[in-house]
Amino acid sequence: MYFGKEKSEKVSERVPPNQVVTKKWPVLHYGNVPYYEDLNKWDLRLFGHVEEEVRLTYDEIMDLPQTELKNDIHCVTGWSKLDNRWQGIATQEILKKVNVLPEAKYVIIHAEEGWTTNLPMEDFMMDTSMLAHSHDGDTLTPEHGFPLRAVVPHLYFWKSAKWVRGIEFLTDNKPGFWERNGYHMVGRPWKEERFSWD
Ligand SMILES: Nc1nc2c(c(=O)[nH]1)N[C@H]1C(S)=C(S)[C@@H](COP(=O)(O)O)O[C@H]1N2
Ligand SMILES: [Mo]
Repeated sequence: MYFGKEKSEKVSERVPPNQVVTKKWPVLHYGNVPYYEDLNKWDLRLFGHVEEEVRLTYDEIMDLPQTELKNDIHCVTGWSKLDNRWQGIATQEILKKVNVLPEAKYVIIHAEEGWTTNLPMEDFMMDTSMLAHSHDGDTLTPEHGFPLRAVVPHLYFWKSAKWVRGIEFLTDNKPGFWERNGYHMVGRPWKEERFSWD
């Protein structure tokens, strides 16, 4: 007899290999948490292989079409957190604000303090990828990425940069912070792409 939900909704089938589900939401990053006093000084720079560089203010970002996405997140250190609801802007909406040249195939997300992460353009552009300002209906706390963080749930969560300040478009792949330290250039949890030698 089968008492569970639909087979595809069984928790065990939502958790990639060698991950453990956590109910709490850990805070994990390298470096310092930025605290913003004045969001008028904040902007998001879209640059690199583009026709013309663009800077979006916080208000311009918040005026873009809003979306809510539900997903599971998987940190490479082994925890997964299921059923997150994020509110924010689809990366596809952000991309409408800039003319990216067709040769651009990779993205580097730039965060505060020079922290970076790289990913293929097609992963950044997926319709499940977003820039979030809220989680489960609450504005992100400084620790979790206020005012804006990337959420790219189909890749290990280190690609989901907190405190995003820029998106750089590249023709050639270039490693970000953890990637320079041996982490994977793509990082798909279901393939366990943790390190560059995996
Ligand atoms: N700017 C920045 N973003 C970052 C990191 C970081 O060190 N700096 N760490 C990443 C890692 S390894 C993880 S698991 C998630 C953790 O997000 P959380 O603290 O909201 O759980 O943020 C990612 N984004
Ligand atoms: Mo992580």
